[in-house]
Amino acid sequence: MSTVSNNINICIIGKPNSGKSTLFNCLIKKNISPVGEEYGLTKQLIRDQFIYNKQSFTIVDTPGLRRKSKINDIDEIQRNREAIKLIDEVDTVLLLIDSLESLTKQDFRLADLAINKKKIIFFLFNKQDILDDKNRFKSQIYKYLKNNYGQYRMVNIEFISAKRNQRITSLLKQLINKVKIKDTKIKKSKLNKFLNYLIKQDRFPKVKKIEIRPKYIVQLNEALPSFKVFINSKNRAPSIFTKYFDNTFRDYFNLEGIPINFKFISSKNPYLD
Ligand SMILES: Nc1nc2c(ncn2[C@@H]2O[C@H](COP(=O)(O)OP(=O)(O)OP(=O)(O)O)[C@@H](O)[C@H]2O)c(=O)[nH]1
Ligand SMILES: [Mg+2]
Repeated sequence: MSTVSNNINICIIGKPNSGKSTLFNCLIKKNISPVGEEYGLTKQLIRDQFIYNKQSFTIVDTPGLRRKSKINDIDEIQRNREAIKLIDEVDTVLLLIDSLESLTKQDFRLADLAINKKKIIFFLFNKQDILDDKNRFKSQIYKYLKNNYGQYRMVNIEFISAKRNQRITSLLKQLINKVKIKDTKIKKSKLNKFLNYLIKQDRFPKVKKIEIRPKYIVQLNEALPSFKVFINSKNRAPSIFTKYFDNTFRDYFNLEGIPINFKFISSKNPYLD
């Protein structure tokens, strides 16, 4: 028997009643976490493990997270803190969304938290089984996120039904794949090819009529894909440049939904070489 590779840690977060415990039970194939119509059913973190395709997972179900302004129960505040702290411990965050409800600021706040902590995040639109027109729903969601969510390229999106066990294996395959991609190293020659590609594109953002360009890129030996990007400016890399760079890099290397750590390094003397 081949050995089980490194364990993948995941947590399920999201608003009350979105189906977190249903998904948890579905993944572990046991009915451990109580499920029901009632909002705020899960009151504590529930952990378990499962194996899919020789890959072991640790998974944590969490109490539904509501906006702070809606909470006046001290226990709920404490539970919220615990769930959010949990994000530090995992590799991947599954953000569960009830497809019958609209995305709210709370969802984006949770997603931003995970992204800032450099975690792989999945937006899981759950309860697909009760939608009349799934394709229409999907295209609306893609369009909405593209237009309204600046971090769009950092997230993975899936449409599932936890209750009917629909697209759950496809989710797990994607998840394993993303964790794998996160661990791969990009060859120096490929990084140089990318620089040449940018030069050919000739769409470098300008600050005060001066084009900001990357001069070279090095990948660092860190757990997360981390790169030092040296730029031709003695000032801090402007966000117009960092966004442009991040987007084109992701597109070029197919790294959508993968956390990447770019360290932009300014030149002491940008006019040299
Ligand atoms: N139709 C449908 N119903 C679902 C699905 N997933 C969950 N539900 C239902 O949604 C309700 C809430 O499910 P839970 O799994 O308890 O939700 P939760 O997010 O854990 O809720 P809290 O613990 O209160 O935060 C239950 O009535 C589930 O049966 C789904 O994929 N399809
Ligand atoms: Mg629950």
